[in-house]
Amino acid sequence: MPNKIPGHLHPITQTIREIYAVFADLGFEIALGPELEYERYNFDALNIPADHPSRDMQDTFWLKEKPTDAKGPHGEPLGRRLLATQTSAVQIRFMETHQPPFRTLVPGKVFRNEATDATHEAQFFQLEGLLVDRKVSLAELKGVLEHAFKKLFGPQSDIRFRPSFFPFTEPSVEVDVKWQKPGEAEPRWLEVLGAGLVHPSVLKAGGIDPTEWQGFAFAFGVDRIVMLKHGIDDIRLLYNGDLRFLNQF
Ligand code: YSA
Repeated sequence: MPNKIPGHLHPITQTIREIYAVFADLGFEIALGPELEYERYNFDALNIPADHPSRDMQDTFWLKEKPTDAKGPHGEPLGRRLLATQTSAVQIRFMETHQPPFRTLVPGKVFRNEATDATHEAQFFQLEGLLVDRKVSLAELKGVLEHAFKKLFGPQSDIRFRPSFFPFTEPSVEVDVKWQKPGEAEPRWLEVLGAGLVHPSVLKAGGIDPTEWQGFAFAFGVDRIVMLKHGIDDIRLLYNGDLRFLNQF
């Protein structure tokens, strides 16, 4: 029997497009980066030097190869290659090739060498936003994110901002959304996004004068947004290719 069910976009792609529509209205334009990334963009230029404990925040798949002697546009050594652990790597690539002010949105598949469970995969999607302008505040970042979450989850969406730490932002925050996990009596918080004001050292590494320009940046964990939107209780369902699951979207 031929399969009569028409093809459709994967729920992750649908959600990336939905988030993009929210930010397109705010003037953000799409940029892309590679999945195979250099140490400089993924770590060093983001204020995460080699041997710094903050590298442990993201367990990394390194390529087994001799160090490359590849150089950036201004002769900076790009270092070893790895599977990108975060879309934040594209921040520096974008800054190196664009003059501020700008607003960009970067969808990407990222990889971490970690055990999987219901909310963690070793491969997942992020959607990064970066805005650089002359005067940028944490209040503005909060306003933009609140607007986005209202658009995505409706006006009654239950979210909270928590102080956090990323080496490439100061101050840093994380956003949680109230999650009623199917089968559980009480709702719990699910972390869905990291964000902050771009650290001056990061602007400098991207060739932007931090005395003139400021920025905010954020990254949605797209898979978790999909889970919340559709009441999915296990992230691994998004990747096992089961058509009985996928054909519901
Ligand atoms: C922070 C500041 C910025 O200026 C810009 C971006 C960021 C985010 C930072 N680059 C980062 O990757 N933070 S994170 O490790 O906490 O991941 C961001 C989001 O990705 C998390 O909130 C979560 O929703 C999702 N995530 C993280 N590990 C995951 C995962 N989703 C599925 N599986 C995993 N293993």
